[in-house]
Amino acid sequence: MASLKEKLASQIPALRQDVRGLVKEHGAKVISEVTVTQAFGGMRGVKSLICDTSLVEPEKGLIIRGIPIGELTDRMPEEIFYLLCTGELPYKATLEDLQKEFKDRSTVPAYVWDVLRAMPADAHPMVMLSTGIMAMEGESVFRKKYTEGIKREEYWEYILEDSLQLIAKLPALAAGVYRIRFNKGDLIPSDPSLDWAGDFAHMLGIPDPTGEFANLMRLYLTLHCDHEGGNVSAFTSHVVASALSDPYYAVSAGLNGLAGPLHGLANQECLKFVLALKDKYSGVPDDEALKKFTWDTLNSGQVIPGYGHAVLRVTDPRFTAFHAFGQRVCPDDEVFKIVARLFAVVPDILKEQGKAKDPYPNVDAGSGSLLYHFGMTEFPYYTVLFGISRVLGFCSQMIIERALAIPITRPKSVGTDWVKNFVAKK
Ligand code: HAX
Repeated sequence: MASLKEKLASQIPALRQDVRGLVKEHGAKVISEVTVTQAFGGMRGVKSLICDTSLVEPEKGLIIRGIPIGELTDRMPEEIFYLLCTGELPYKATLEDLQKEFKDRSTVPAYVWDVLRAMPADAHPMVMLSTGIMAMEGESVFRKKYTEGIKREEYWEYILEDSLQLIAKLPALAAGVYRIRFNKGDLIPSDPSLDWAGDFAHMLGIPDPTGEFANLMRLYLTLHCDHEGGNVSAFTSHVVASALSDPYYAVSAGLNGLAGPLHGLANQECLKFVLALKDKYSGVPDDEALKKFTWDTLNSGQVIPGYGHAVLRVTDPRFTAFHAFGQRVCPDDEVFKIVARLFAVVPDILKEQGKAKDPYPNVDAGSGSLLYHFGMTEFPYYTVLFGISRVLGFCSQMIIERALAIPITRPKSVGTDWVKNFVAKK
């Protein structure tokens, strides 16, 4: 059975030929135009990036290599990484081989713990995760090989090696961030018999007599893996990697983008919103109270966290998957019930308000309530979970981009005066 590296090595020549052929034959064809609104509006909808790992369809949600995310909810994150990289789900033996590759590389260097323990007691867990990754930059095989001098065709091999190293260390690193930042006691050693997400759940140290918390981690780390190329974190990671900064730099940069409240931090904001409701009404409010609270939030100029999306125009299938998990595992949990009731009332309110193009819940609307149910109540940590998963996407995109020798990103910018003159001439 071919390893991930052997599989990629067998696919890459044809992929390169495909792309070279496309560019040679159709290089001058126009695939997108840019309006003034788009130039001033975060480039929404401008097709100017290539991403082969996944696609977000406004009416369908995330599709990974042709498979809707809703059909992948029983898969493990390791399988998803293989799928993102190769377009195929791994056979059992290939999966085991990949899991072994991760196990062999999973030890976090001791100096990382010194760095994390030296950080301010109130450092945000995302800062600690990002710093932990940056601290390991000296381990980069890509940087070492690049400095020694390698051919462009070989770049992807060392990007893959760095990616395997980094992904392998994430469970221990992120669990360590949790235990250090929230004073949970000693670090818990890895259990080599467990899968990537199961071992992560184990190292967090959250009591899990039913095994459902580990299942939630598997689901969580699968659902957040990738969201095509233009979202803030993937795009940032892509831009940094295009300068041939190694994966440690590029992944850390992507995570820094994920840490923003309009992106990955929204899951922390969502739970705050739900808990504020629970506090105010001492339990699950009725629909009238929920509507009032939602309107009051909107009228005070704030967004409803967990609702809306830059691309999606339907209920996010990742929200649906979390919702189904909650209904199965904790239907009577008060926090989960509030999330479920909000789902019933918020879309209509956002439609009535008429601003948000997408009035439906996104992935962040429900995940926090499930974590809270299992006793992970430290919501500043939630974006770290998102981040661990999203690294699978950053890395798979990077491996393919280096294999295709995608050059440094450098779009053209123009000034406001340039736009004024341009439209005046038209
Ligand atoms: N509540 C209130 N107003 C909202 C809204 C919401 N949930 N979503 C969008 N709007 C408003 C926007 O603020 C904007 O208002 P202005 O015209 O006054 O500026 C208007 O509706 C149009 O925005 P849009 O085009 O529909 O949305 P954008 O593409 O600009 O932004 C966001 C997409 C996700 C950032 C936005 O919907 C939002 O702020 N949602 C709440 C935060 C959130 O849940 N973020 C997580 C998104 C998922 C993700 O990426 N996770 O990482």
